[in-house]
Amino acid sequence: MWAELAPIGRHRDSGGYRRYAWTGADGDCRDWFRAQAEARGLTLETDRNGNQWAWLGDPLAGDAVVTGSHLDSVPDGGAFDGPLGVVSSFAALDELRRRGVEFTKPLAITNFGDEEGARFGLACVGSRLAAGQLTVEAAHRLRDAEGVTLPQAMAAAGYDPDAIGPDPERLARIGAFVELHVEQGRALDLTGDPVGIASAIWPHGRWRFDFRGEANHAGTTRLTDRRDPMLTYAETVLAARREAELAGALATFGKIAVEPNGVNAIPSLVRGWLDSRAADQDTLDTVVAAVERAAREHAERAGIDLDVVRESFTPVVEFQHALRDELSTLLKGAAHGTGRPVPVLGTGAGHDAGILSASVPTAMLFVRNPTGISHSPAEHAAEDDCVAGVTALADVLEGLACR
Ligand code: HGY
Ligand code: MN
Ligand code: MN
Repeated sequence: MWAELAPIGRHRDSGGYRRYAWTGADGDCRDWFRAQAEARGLTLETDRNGNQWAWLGDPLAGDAVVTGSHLDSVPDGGAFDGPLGVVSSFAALDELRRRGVEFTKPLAITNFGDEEGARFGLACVGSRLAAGQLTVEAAHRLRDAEGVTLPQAMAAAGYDPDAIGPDPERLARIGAFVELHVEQGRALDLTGDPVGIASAIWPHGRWRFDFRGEANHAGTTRLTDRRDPMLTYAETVLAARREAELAGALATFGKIAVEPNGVNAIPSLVRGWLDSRAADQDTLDTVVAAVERAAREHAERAGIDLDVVRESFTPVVEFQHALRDELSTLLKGAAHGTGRPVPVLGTGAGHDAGILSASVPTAMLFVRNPTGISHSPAEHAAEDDCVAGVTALADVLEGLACR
C-alpha cells in the first residue's frame, strides 16, 4: 500500500509532497483510497464535502467505529503526515481479519479532504464542513494564490460545490473516531515508546498581515524617501519570535507574498502569514496581540498601512477522557514492546480528530518520529514503529468494535 501511494504528488527535486486540495495529485490519492477500499470489499462513500468513507457493515446502523486521517500535504510535506494514519487503518483492518474477529459495530476508514489548508489557507476544510464549523458561504469565499475559488476547484475536480455543508446525521452515526498519526515532535523518542495516546491539541491559528507601502525603483529612490513594507514585515517577524519566547509559546512566519516581487523594485505590498500556538488560549491571545501591537507601532512610524486578518483558528481540544482512558486500557501491557503503560501526550499540531471532537468522541494514537521533524521531506518513522502503530490501532479497533 505504502509503495503504491509514495510516488503520488512527490516533487522530483525536493522529494517533498505537493498534494493540494482538488488538484490532480489529490485526485490520484483519492483513486488510491478507492482501490484499497474495493480490494477489501468495503463500500466506498464520498460525502457531500468530498470526504471518503470506506465502510464495513451498515453505515446506517449507528454507533460506528471510524478510523482514518488525511492524504493531502503541506508544500513539500513528508510522506507520513496523514498517509500513515490512512495506510495504518487499512492495515489494521487486514490484521483484524487475520485475527478472525467478529465485528459487532459498523467500521469505517476515512480520508478527510484538505486537512492542511495548503491551497486555500484554512485547515481541516473537509472535517470542518462536516462538523458545521465552516459555513458554506465562508467555504465558497476561499480562494488560492492564483485566485481560483474553492467552488471552481471542486467543480474542476468533478465535485459539486453546492452540495457542501454540515453533515450532522452522518456524524451522529459515529460512536468513536480514532486517528493514528505520526508524532510531529520528539516526545516518544525521548520516552522510548513506539506508540503514544493524545491528551490534547493546543489552541492555534493563522493570521495574515498585509503591509502596504509605496512601490518604487530600488536603484534611484533615496532611503529617506522610501515607504518600504518589507522593513515593517521584518520587524514584525523578529517581534513574533521575541513575544513567543517571552510567553513560552510558538510563532512562525513561514509564508510570504510580495508584490510586485521584483529584485529591483521596492515592494508595494508584503503579505506575511503568522502561525501561532500555545498551551492555553490566554497565552495565545497575549502573543498574537503583542505581535499585532508591535507590527502596528512599526507601521505607524514607517508610514506603512497594516491590515491583520485571522484566516484560521482552532480552539484547544481536550480529547474525551473516557475514550482516551479506554485506549490506555486496551493498550496496557507488553503488547507494545515496552511492558509499561502507553504514554499520554499533548501536541501543538492540528488534526481532523481535533475538529470532530466537538461532535463525536474522538481519540488519537501517535507513532514515534525519531527526529520529530514534520512538514518536511525529512519526516520519517521507523518501519518497526509503524507496525507497532498498526498493532495498537488493531487492538483499539478490536476493543471498540468487536466481540
Ligand atoms: O498545522 C497543523 O497543525 C496541521 O498539520 N494541519
Ligand atoms: Mn500536517
Ligand atoms: Mn496531519
